[in-house]
Order: sequence, then C-alpha cells, then structure tokens
Amino acid sequence: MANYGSVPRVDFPIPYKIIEDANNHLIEKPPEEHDALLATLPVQPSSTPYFGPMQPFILYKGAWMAKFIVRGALAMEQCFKSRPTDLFLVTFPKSGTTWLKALIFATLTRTSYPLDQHPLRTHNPHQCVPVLEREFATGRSQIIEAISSPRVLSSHIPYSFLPKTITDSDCRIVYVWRDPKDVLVSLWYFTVKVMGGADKIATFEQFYDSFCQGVIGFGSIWSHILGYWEESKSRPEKILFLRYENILQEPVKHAKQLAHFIGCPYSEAEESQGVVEQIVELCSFQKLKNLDVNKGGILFPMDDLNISHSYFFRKGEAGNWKDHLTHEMAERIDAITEEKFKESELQF
Ligand code: PAP
Repeated sequence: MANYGSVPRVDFPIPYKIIEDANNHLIEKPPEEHDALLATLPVQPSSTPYFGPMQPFILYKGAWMAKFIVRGALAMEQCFKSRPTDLFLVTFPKSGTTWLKALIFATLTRTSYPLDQHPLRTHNPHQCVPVLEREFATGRSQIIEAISSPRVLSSHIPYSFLPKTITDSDCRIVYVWRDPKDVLVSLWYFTVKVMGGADKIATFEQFYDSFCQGVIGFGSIWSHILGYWEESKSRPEKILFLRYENILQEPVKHAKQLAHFIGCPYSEAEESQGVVEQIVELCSFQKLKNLDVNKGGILFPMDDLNISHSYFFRKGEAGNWKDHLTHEMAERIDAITEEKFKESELQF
C-alpha cells in the first residue's frame, strides 16, 4: 500500500476510502469566501413548491441551482487544478451517472484487479468516483488533490459553470444524457426516497412543472444537454457525448468506444477473451443492484443526508416514464425537447 503524507493509499485510489482512512483529517469547513456573492444572487420565491433541503434555489448564470452547487462551482473556479490525465464524467442527475461511473472505473482498473475481486463488488460506484462540486462545496477539496493520476471525477454542473482549468486543458469529458421524461421520473423517485415519503414534499404534478421550467436545482436539463452537445460538436476529442438509451441497446459497442476515448482501448487479446463483455456484465444494472454493498449502506455518512446506496438502482430501463406520465405530460416535455433542440442538429 502506497503512502500519501499521513493518508494511507490503496494502489488504485478509491476516493471515499481515502476519506474514511483519513479519519476526517482532510475535511475543512465549507468555503466562505463567496458568501457575499452568493448573497446577491436572486432567490426562488418562498411560494415555490418544496422538494427538499437543497431549496431555496438561486439564479446563477441563468440557471436555478442549489446553493451548495454554486458554492462548489465557485470554489472549483478558484482552486481546482486539472491534470491532463483527468477524466470527467458529467451528467444531469439521473441520466446514467452511477452506471457510467462503474463502466469508466472498471475499464480503467481492469488490469489493477482480477474482475472477480474488483472493488466495484464491494464499493458503490459513487464511492469510487467523487463529485467535484460536492467536495469543493463541503470543504473536502483536498481529497480531490490526494487522488493519484489518472483521476476519474464527476460533476453535474452546466458547461458554462466549468472552470477554465477543465475547459481549456487536455483533460477529457464523458457526457451522458437521457430522455428527459425518464430523468424526471427517476429524479422524483429518488427525491421521495431521500425525503422519506411523497407526503413530505410537493406533489408529483408540481415537481413535473418545476422540471419543465428548469427549477429543480441543477438548471434546465435542456440547456445542460445542449451546453455539452455544442462543445462536443466542435471538440469531439475533448467531449464524448453519449446517450443512456443507446448504451442500453448496445453496451459492448459503447464500452469499447468509451475505452478508446479514455485512452485504454481493449486489445485484440482482451476482446477475444471476452473482457469487454465481462466489464459490461460487472457494471450491468442487475449485477450492481444485487450486490450486497448496493442493497444498503449510506453513501455520504458525513453529510447527514441518509442517501442509501440502493437509491441509485430502481428500474434501469428506457421508457419507464410511460407508467407515470399522462399522455399530455409526455407531449409537453417532448414539445419542449423538440423546440430546444431544433437549432442544434441533436436528434431526440
Ligand atoms: P445520479 O445522477 O444521482 O448519480 P443516476 O445514476 O444518473 O443518479 O441515476 C439513477 C438511474 O440510473 C436510475 O434510473 P431509474 O430511476 O429510471 O431506474 C437507476 O435505476 C439507473 N441505473 C443505475 N445503475 C444502472 C446500470 N448499471 N445500468 C442502467 N441503469 C442504471
């Protein structure tokens, strides 16, 4: 086991293991230097439906965001230093983050561990790939520094929030998007679980309305997707733009594409030995959902949020919205998608 200062290290970093091992040594208090700026930003009216402690949202760069995300983005702008080998997974929440964290992490570490003893069998994918803005917002940015290269980091922030150290450097971004209707339904069920019941928050219809208006804590899903899409068109070597439903349909093809993009393509020998299929299987919904580690356990015990590992595994399919949205609700979202995407060449 390598040693990083006083922090014990595993050979390939599992970031949240670093936190546990560090025994909170790397935890500072949340940054305060942007409090004055944050206090000047427009705040969502108190009459807005309530969906959880991330509210009230604030308006930053045209997006209604949870305050801690803006705090994290500002701290990243100020302090984060990317490395050329960094790899970022960016998603609008509930677009396939957990799955792609697993796929990227398993792909990169496939020679570090025998697949039958891979850390994904004993760690939730979110323990393997930290969320940048979360760590910066909560004073744990040193954990990001402590990870050895190549780092895999994730984010939910819009492209316009990314610091220049990410946008103007050689590091690469994998962006995944998903049918907004399935994102909405997935986000609703997740919110209900985190809040301890649908009776604790506003109604599904209100949640739906807020989602359509982009007032859900991460800005508008359509602007989020388009921000990364436009950039990926001009810099495909920088941003790999993937769609959840396409990966579901052809996981092996996308796993190969992903491996190539992140700089560790499968060799002919690996392909003939079926390694790609084994990675896809290890990261599949059924496999991950049924692992003991993902049936329980709290993801961020230090945050008092009580997010169980199991909350990230619900249906894992395309089109589950059909069981939850009326025809009119679905049509309204599709009309927004069509309208927003019409100038962009992005096919829905
Ligand atoms: P996050 O952005 O908060 O991390 P994220 O992982 O994107 O969440 O979303 C969870 C969704 O991905 C769930 O979708 P559902 O509610 O429609 O079912 C979850 O089931 C799905 N999911 C998790 N793991 C996988 C996987 N291995 N393959 C396919 N879908 C998955």
